Amino acid sequence: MKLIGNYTSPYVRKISVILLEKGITFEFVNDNPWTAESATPHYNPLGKVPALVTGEDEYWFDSPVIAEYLELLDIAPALIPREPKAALKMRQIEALADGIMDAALVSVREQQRPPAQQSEIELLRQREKISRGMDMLEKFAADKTLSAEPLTVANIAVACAVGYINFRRVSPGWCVDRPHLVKLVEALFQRESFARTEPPTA
Ligand SMILES: N[C@@H](CCC(=O)N[C@@H](CS)C(=O)NCC(=O)O)C(=O)O
Repeated sequence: MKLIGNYTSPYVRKISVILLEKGITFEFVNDNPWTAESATPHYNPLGKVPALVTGEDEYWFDSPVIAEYLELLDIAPALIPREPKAALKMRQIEALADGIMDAALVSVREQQRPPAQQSEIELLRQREKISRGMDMLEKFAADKTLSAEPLTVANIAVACAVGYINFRRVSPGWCVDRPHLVKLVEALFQRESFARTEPPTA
């Protein structure tokens, strides 16, 4: 099994954590999807990482689909509850965390443009999405809809989203009024799978 990805991508980190937690051996193929010579479009016509290669002509994308594929292998620990509505709730929280990653990524890309071409309105819209998304995560962490144990696709995605926000310093004050979310991600960051997938500092 090959994981096509990039160490700075939170979506790739999500899949790497799942593979490590399940003890699935995989080859990591480092590829930068933003370059003209990227190999990613060969595996995903959208040119986005992660992509998972599982056979001669079998490629999987995007990260929620890959997570679901890995679940189908039936390797412990199960990261999606068996009960359908509980499973749907976890997928919804995963989608929320993925959406926070999307907004953070758009902000980072916007800020990489020459200052005169950057849109303050766009940056504000993305910041509001992140802020509202994190408020909802804080609520879920406070009422225990979301907890650090057991491990699920939801809490893994949430910790990857927060890890990316910290790494890119997108929303530096996010932790001030969100104590339950802070506690949740701190517990997850203690895991070996998260320590081994930290984004590079340089
Ligand atoms: N919804 C996708 C998002 C993946 C994504 O946006 N990946 C970024 C890297 S962080 C990417 O490859 N972007 C390249 C591009 O948009 O051309 C998923 O969950 O896998």
